[in-house]
Amino acid sequence: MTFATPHANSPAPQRFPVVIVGAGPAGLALGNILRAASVDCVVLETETREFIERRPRAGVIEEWAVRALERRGLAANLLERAQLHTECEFRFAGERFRFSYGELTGQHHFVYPQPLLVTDLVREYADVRGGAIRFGVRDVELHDVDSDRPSVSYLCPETGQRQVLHCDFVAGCDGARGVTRTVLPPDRTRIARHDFGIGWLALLAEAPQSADCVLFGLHPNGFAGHMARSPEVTRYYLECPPGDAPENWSHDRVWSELRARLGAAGAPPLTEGRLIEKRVLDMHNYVVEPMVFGRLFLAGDAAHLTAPIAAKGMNLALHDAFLLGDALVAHLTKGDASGLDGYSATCVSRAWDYAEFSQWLSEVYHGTSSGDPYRAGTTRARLHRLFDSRLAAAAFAEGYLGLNTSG
Ligand code: RFL
Repeated sequence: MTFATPHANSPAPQRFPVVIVGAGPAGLALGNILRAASVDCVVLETETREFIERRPRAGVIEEWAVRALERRGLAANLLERAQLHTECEFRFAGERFRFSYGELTGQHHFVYPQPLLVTDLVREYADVRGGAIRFGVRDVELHDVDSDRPSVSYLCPETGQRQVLHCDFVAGCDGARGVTRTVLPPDRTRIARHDFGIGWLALLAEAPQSADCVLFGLHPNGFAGHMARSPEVTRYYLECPPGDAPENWSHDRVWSELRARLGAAGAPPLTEGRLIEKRVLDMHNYVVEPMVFGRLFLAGDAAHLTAPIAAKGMNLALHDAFLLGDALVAHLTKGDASGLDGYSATCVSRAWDYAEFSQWLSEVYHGTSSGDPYRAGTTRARLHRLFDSRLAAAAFAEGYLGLNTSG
C-alpha cells in the first residue's frame, strides 16, 4: 500500500493512514514508530510545542521501556543524561530502610524528566523523521470510527475553519482529559474506576535532590515522597485531603511537613528551595476495556490512568505505543492484523498488573496515616516482610521495575 504525503496546512480534506490525537509520550512514540516504517501519519495536539516541551510530570522510567526506546533510536539523549537508580529508601518510625532492588534483579530505573523525553520525541518525529504535527488545534471530533472510513476533524488555529482528515485508523493518545475515550459506546465498554480517597500535593522544588535515591516517608501525618528530577529540580509529594487547595500549603508549611515526614535518624537534612509547582492531585485509577472500538485504538492515559503512586503511567503509555506502532505497521505494510487483534488484551493485562501494584503500594504509603490502628498494623507488617523475606523483596522489586509482564 502506498500513500501520498499530505500537507497538514492545506484546507482541502486530506488523507493519512493514521491520525494520532495527542502529543504526549504515547502519541509521539507511536508517531516515531510509524515514520520509521514510512507510514504517514499526523499528530493533532491542543497545546503549543513550547507547552508540551515544558509540562512537568513524570521522571521515573523503567529499564525495559528505555531499552525499547533505544532499539527504536529514541533514547540517545536519555542514555547520555539520565540518572540511574538502583535503590529506594523507606523512612518509618524515625528509621531508614534502604531497599536495593538493583542488587536483586540486576535492573534499574532511569530518572529523566518527562518534558525532556517529550522534547526528544517531538524533535525526532517532526524535525528528523519528517512527521506531520498540528499544534493548537481546537474541538477535535472523531467520525465513523466504527466504519472502515473513519475521519477526524478539528478547528484550525490559524483560520478557525474545520479541517477534515480521512484515515484508516485513529490512535487516541490524548490523555486522561481527552476526547477520544468519549466516543466509546457505553454498552460495549467497561470503565473500572478506583478512587483512593486521598490527595497528594505534588511539588517541584528548585533545589538539588536531598538523597541519592527515591524516599518514601510513612508518617502518621501522611505520606511524603522525594524523587530526583534534574540536578536543579526535585519532586516532592505530601499526602493531603482530596480537594485540598494548594494555597493552604505555604512555603514554610511544606518544608516543615517534609522535614517531619521524611525525618529519620542519621538522615542528612533536606535541601530546601523555592517551590515552582504546587498542585493537588486527587488519587484515582481507571482501566478502560476494551481499548479498541472499530478503527479507534486508545493508548496511554486515555485508556488507563494510574495515579503517580508507583510511577507507572508514562511507562504504560510507552508500552501501548510500542505495541500499537508495531501492530499498525504490520497491518498497513504487510496486511498482518494479528498485532491489532491482540492489542487491547495485552495492554489491558499490563494495565491491571500495574494498577494492582499501585494499590498494594498505596496501602504501604497511606496505612500509617489512615487513623485506623488495624491498617497501620498491617502496613507495618508489609514493610517488615519486605526486609525480612527475600521472596517478598523479589516480588516487590519485580513490580517496582515492571518486570513481571510480557510485551
Ligand atoms: P499525556 O502525556 O497526557 O498526553 C496527552 C496529550 O494529548 C493532548 N490532548 C489533546 N490533543 C488533541 N485533542 C484533544 N482533545 C486533546 N486533549 C488532550 C494533551 O495536551 C497532551 O499533550 O498522555 P500519555 O501520552 O498517555 O502519557 C501519559 C503520561 O503523561 C502520564 O501517565 C505520566 O505523566 C504519569 N506520571 C508518571 N508516570 C511514570 O511512568 N513515572 C513517573 O515518575 C510519573 N510521575 C506522573 C508523575 C503524573 C503526574 N501528574 C501530573 C498526574 C508525576 C505526576 C505529578
